[in-house]
Amino acid sequence: MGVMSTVSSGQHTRPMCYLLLLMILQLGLHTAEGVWPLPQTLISSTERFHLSPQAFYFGYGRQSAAQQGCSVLDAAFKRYFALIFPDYTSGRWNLFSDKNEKDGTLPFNVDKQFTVEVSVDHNDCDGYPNESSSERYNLSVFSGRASLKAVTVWGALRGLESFSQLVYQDDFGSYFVNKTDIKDFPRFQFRGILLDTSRHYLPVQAILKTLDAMAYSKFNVFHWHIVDDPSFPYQSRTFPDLSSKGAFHPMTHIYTQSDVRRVISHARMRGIRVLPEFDSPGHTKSWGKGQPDLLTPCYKGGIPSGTFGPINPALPSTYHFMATLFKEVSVVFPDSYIHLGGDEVDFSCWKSNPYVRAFMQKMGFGSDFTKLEAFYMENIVNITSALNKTSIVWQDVFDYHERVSTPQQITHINYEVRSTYYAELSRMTKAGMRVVLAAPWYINHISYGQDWHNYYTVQPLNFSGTEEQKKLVIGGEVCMWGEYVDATNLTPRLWPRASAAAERLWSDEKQTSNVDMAFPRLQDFRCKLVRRGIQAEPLYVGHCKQEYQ
Ligand code: CP6
Repeated sequence: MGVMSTVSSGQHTRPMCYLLLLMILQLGLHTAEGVWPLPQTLISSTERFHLSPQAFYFGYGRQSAAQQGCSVLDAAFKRYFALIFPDYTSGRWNLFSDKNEKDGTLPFNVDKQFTVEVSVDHNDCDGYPNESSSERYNLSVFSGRASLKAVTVWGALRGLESFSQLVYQDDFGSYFVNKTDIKDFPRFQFRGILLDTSRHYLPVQAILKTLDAMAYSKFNVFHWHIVDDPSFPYQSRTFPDLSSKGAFHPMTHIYTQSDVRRVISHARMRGIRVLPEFDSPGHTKSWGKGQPDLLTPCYKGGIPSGTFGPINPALPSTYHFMATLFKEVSVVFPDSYIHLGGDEVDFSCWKSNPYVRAFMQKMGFGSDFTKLEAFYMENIVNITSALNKTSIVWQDVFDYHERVSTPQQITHINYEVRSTYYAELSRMTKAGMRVVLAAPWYINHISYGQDWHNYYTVQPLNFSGTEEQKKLVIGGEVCMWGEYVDATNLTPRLWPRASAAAERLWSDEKQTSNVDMAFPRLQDFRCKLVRRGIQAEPLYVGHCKQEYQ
């Protein structure tokens, strides 16, 4: 009162304006705008339908190629039921319904049925999602019924996610969904998250939880940077010493074959591909512990210094080992892509080694060590092509030697070029390379303030080039490098900031170009993540309607 009375009459309308704005925002949040990332087209009405968990069903359409028994969709129906009705599933529902019955104020016919009818064109229930899987879906919500149509089961999963985000509760805990019509498809085919399980071991549970959260933001590639310098947690069937000697702990800090199968299966059920990275020839210190003679001995004053550098590219045994390892990896990981790394190779150890230098002379490389790295990578690329896999390499490989790069291969644009990535995109697509953009999304970096703006405002196609060049940008990836991240801080560091990148990679750029418009939607989505048990950090000051943590 004291404050109001001191305000001049001209300003009296201000609080009213704020109130209206707030009301509009709140209305907005309770309608179909609550889908993150934003669908390509979405028409919604204020007409709302009550949903009762006792009378809510998922079913297969009569024309659907997949029917009951389809592993992916049967399991998704179970998961999404629990996500749509969290109070019902947690037992909290009894509190609401008891109260309503006692008061005699039950305003809805609880038995009115609602069915989500799912139809897909292809029965791909037993397969894996791949680079050309359609994720398109159409979702229409009517009275008593929703129709979800997709080409593949992977598209149906995206539609179920959108449907689950459309459902909301009123202040009394009743569930509603508004009349809505969505036609949706992703802007980019490759929308990835990189986790680094070498700098810190991430328990399988932490990976599975990340896959859950990825599906909520419609990410579709889990790039598993599984091994690196500090540790080798992958338990190889062919070379068990790699993890028994190279992991942080030989029993507790490893991924067994069955762990890997669990991760791949959990990902598949969510329409997520698992892209393994076995980074070499650099970043391989941990490999040396279990595989003698693999790494290059470094020399000092003409004698071996006792330290080791990158993988030794001068020995035939190296290529035999790599071929055997990749043969295993290509069977264990069903995806058609394998990431070969190739980044940040330190040449000083190769330079110090007289045998490596002699090899350079023999091969006619002179003293150009980029030629040696190119030679090594070319061999590894050939090994993986012989296994019918598409290779992905970090951009260093392209930089060192364009001749290593074949158009079948995909280049990953990394952080070193974060300020110049438009130029890099232009240059690489001009050479006919397909590219995945990672440079602007190194989310392991943190800073004070709303840094999600930086991830949101990236314009992946805003480089100079032809339409053909732009088609070569197959997508992007959020990287969570693990130097300062383990299972204690992974989730809040990833979410909801990675979701900002998810909208950039899924949605239409023109409809999602304004951070102020996105802010309340992302705040709302973050609350949904928290509600679903994902400890996503807050974006800024505020509160969630339902805060159960
Ligand atoms: N590990 C590997 C890393 C990084 C890269 N490769 C990295 C480089 C710079 C930053 C963050 C991570 N930790 N194998 C580069 C692709 Cl800022």
